[in-house]
Amino acid sequence: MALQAAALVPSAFSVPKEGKCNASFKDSSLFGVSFSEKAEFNSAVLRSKREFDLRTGSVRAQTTATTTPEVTKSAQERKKTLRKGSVIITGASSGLGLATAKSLAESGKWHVIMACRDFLKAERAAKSAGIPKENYSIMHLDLASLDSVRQFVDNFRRSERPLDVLVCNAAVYQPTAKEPSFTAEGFELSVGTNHLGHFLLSRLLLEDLNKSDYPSRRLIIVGSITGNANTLAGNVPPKANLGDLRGLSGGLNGLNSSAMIDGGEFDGAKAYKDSKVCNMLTMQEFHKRYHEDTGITFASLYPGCIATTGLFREHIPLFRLLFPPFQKYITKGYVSEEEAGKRLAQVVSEPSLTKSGVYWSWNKDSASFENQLSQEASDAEKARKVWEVSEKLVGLA
Ligand code: NDP
Ligand code: PMR
Repeated sequence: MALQAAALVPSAFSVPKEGKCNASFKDSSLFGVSFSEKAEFNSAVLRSKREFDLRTGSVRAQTTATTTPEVTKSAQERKKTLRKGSVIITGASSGLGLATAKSLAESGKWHVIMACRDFLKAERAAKSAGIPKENYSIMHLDLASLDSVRQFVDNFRRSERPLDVLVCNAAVYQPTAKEPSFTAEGFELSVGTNHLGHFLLSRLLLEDLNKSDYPSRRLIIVGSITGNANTLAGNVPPKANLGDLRGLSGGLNGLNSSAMIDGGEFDGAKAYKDSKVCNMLTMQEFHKRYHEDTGITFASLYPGCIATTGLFREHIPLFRLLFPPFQKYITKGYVSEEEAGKRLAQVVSEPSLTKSGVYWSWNKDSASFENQLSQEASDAEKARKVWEVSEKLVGLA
């Protein structure tokens, strides 16, 4: 199996096929290697008329088998490319989401709907990033509340903008939390926000994407290397592992079920990585269920290690100080927010990146390539189960 790390990891590290790692990680530890506890790191390291069945969520393609004359076809295509694309980006108030919004808005070809939980923060961020004001709008979305997700979808529909691309980008990471915290519906916060909130949002907005007449419609869910155990980074403890989904099936409420997907003890870093595995599995299940009938592109990506973003806001100060140079000079996996934003913008708009069911990464020359997901993150049966359990949890089944 091709290892992600082969392209992204510096020559200083050699990655064994089965990354073997045994290190303890407490909140007092740095880079997964604890100072206070013994750590052993054993890894040198058809598009015509379509009907959408809302109840089952299935799309029925009603395509008449007629061939459109070439001339008419290209005239239609030309017409389609005239208008600006309309893209929703969740969590566009900082980091990757903001940089992507800026890159797309500055191209003049996109109107970006910044879907953010803190309206004022998003407005300030957009202004200070210099995003042209005619090319963005802000709409309230709190992914940690399913009511808010539904309200956002209603508000968006009322705006009467088309939806051409949806980017599920927002995330929370709680590496130092000793106890779980919960979403409005009582799901553990990281999986509740990063996965379940996005799951409901994307399921509801699929209908809107399907109505769009834009030449290339896409649903992008941001993944990560740290959820992929076929990489060095994915082998830094605690490793992602969804187990048999017993915690997820129990509702992740920490009361009558575990707050962790696999039913284990709460671990904030693992919960984040598990949520990223769910993101990557969800993208594949969308592809399997809807790509052929709708023509929508479903994709995920690892944009590189953007070590300076707000994602690490809850980490200990020493980590925040040393993580960027560690990634820059040691792993060489570092990318700036600007570069990462350009990468995600490519997945939104590049005509060459229309392939569906793909997990994109970039090599050291910043060229995109189709990467391989770990065994768990590409497990079709698990993808189906995560989908089915998630639709029950968010009230779609
Ligand atoms: P940031 O913390 O900078 O951005 C996360 C965004 O998510 C913020 O805008 C935040 O809003 C928003 N958000 C958090 N909770 C909610 C919520 N309940 N409702 C709505 N929005 C919410 O982190 P990054 O830019 O680094 O992360 C963006 C994506 O990139 C994530 O999916 C992450 O997993 C992924 N990623 C990041 C990597 C990195 O190295 N940084 C590497 C690989 C993937 P607010 O501003 O209000 O806090
Ligand atoms: Mg990791 C090539 C090696 C590589 C890469 C690309 C990353 C990316 N990391 C690598 C290696 C290592 N990291 C090694 C060898 C260690 C142990 C010393 C290490 C540790 C480490 C920690 C403690 N790395 C981390 C953390 C975090 O808290 C970050 C995390 O897991 O957030 C969930 C993180 C990350 N390393 C990355 C990336 C991209 C992250 C962060 C973000 C993410 O997946 O979203």
